Amino acid sequence: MYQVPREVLEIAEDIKTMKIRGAGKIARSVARALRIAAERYRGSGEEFKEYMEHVARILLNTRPTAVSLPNAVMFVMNRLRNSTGSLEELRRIVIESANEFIEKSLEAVKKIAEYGARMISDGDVIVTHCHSSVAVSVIVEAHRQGKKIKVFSDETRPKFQGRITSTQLAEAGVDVTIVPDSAMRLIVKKADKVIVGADAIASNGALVNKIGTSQLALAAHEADVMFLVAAETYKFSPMTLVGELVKIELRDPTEVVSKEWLENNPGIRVLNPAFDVTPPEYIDAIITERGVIPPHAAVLILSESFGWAMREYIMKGLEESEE
Ligand code: RUB
Repeated sequence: MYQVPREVLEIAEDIKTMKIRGAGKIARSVARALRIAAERYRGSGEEFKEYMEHVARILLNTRPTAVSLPNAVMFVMNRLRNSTGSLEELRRIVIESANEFIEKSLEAVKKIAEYGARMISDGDVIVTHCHSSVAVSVIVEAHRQGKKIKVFSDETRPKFQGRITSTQLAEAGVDVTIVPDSAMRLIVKKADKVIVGADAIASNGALVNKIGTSQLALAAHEADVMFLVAAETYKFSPMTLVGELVKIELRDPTEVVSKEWLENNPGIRVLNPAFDVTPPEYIDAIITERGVIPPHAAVLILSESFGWAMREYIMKGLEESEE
């Protein structure tokens, strides 16, 4: 079997255990891992592509929901799959593609912060959920522009990502209050806007994000509060164009209750879904680096970004059916 660099395996493990978390960071870390794998490869030219496929599989098997992960792998690996040349040429293609993905991703976050901040008004009360680095960037940018805003961040049990959000906002000087998840319906009634991030956007504009997002969207809908999603276009899921559903990750029960509690209560099962789906009807707009779109325009982003992949997928299917 192939010798995979320790650092690459560590990145995969850190994604699994959520030391590296959040869809954007996961995608950039995966691109970095592919780059490291290519840089450190010491085998033959003939085996390089197969070795890289092996590394890609390791990375793909870490967390199932954030579509940014397979999209980052596809961005790098597709260029490699479609290239021929010496080992050094192929290695360079992987390194350059990975760097390009990381650069584009960081640029996208900056653009979204700029577009999103325009949608925030002076005096706004904003609610957010979990920790989305993009949603935080939008809020921080609006604050930097001198808009006086107040933010409510929920705890986001069981992993408490809301604490990361609150810490980052407080460090940036934003007025932030942390509240229990169960207080959100009460809190959202006092808000002007809700802003959350995305792990995946389906072709019909549905949002897959941290568990509890759909409940918050429902409460915002009821209270007539604007519900915004901040998402780079590499979080849009091409496979939903052909009807595939985004897989919802089920995590370990011990994130919810202790191992000891579980052992003492053998008759009780614990379910720990990490994400949920918010229907497009509850979303007012998705802020992307290409502009602000209504959720139903997600299919246009997908056909622009991944039309080529769909063509390849369909052609492959046709070829196979002819065989
Ligand atoms: C994180 C989460 C975030 C999105 C977007 O879930 O749901 O809202 O990933 O994050 P987890 P970002 O903590 O389980 O990874 O905007 O940083 O890409």
